[in-house]
Amino acid sequence: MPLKIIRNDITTLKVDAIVNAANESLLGGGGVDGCIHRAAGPQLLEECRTLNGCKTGDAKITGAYNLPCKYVIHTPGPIWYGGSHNEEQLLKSCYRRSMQLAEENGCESVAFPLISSGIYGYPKAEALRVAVDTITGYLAQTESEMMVYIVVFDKKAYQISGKLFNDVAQFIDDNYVEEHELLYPETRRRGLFNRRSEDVVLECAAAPQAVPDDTYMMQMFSEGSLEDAVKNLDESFAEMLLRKIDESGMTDAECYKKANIDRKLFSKIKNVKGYKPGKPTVLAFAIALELPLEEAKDMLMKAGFALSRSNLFDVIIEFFITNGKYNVFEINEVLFAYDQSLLGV
Ligand code: AR6
Repeated sequence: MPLKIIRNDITTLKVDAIVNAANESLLGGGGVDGCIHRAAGPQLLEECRTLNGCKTGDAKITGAYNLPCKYVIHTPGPIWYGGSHNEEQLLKSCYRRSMQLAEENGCESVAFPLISSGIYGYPKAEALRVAVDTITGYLAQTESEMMVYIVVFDKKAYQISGKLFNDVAQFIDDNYVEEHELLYPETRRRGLFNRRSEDVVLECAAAPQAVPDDTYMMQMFSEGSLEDAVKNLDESFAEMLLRKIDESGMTDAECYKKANIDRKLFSKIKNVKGYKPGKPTVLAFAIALELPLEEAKDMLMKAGFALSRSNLFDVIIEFFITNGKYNVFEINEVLFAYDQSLLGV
């Protein structure tokens, strides 16, 4: 059921359904509509002719012909007239109706372009926000385990904007320390690098203590048998995760959905002893559980990871945690804009 933002040409995706940002006639046009009709071949237009058009905010489904997917869901988005002409409600309705149609037709995966954000002029950052909010809202209330992709085609057109992005950029500027600075901090004194603050470098030097240190392990072994040492091992990542879910009052499903993790991966973590999830998965849970920074670091450590100021991904995550912003999908938008791995799957 998770949501993933990807950069691709939607006509190449091997998913069950792709969504077409159409117009009310459903008889083709420019933009993604033109690409889809060209790639599907003339039979798509023939089928579309039988549908008698479609209202803005509604959706209709057809076969996919020469496309690698099974279905095309056509939805005419609203034309942007400045935002006070019900554009947002209509755009939300496009996503909801398309999701419904995909679900009714048994689709397990569906890919959306950013509807209305091209020829119809909806500002891209807002169009993305509406897409993410509406799709995640839909996924949270359905039993279906659909995998949903938002396909962002044109990276140049996807401008980082708005207060959130400015705040993230500022935080990165203040805290991100590139590797070479850590290795050669003295070069900064010679003015070769202009990033700031000695204390950041000191914090970084202290950061990689993710793994229990050797002295601690030596003590454990010298004070008792190996058996005792094994018995005394700390709570594992999976144990901590399940405990935190219980403490949060969420159900397992509420938590993995909020973390953008699918049920299969969650049950692997829960049931396969010693299973090691990746760092974005661990962080997705830490965020879904709204853990403060120290606890998030503790959870990471249990899975063998750490947060470092010399890793851009980590700095972005730290920004969100320290600012108490725990929306995985909002974080993913920012990670996506910075070309970083996304949280969850
Ligand atoms: N794959 C993924 N996304 C794409 C692709 C592609 N191959 N091509 C474009 N996009 P638009 P609209 C992105 O203009 O704003 C048509 O004439 C593009 O960068 O296709 O809803 C229809 O017939 C943009 O972000 O659709 C309507 O008349 C997004 O898809 C009108 O355009 C949507 O841009 C609909 O306008």
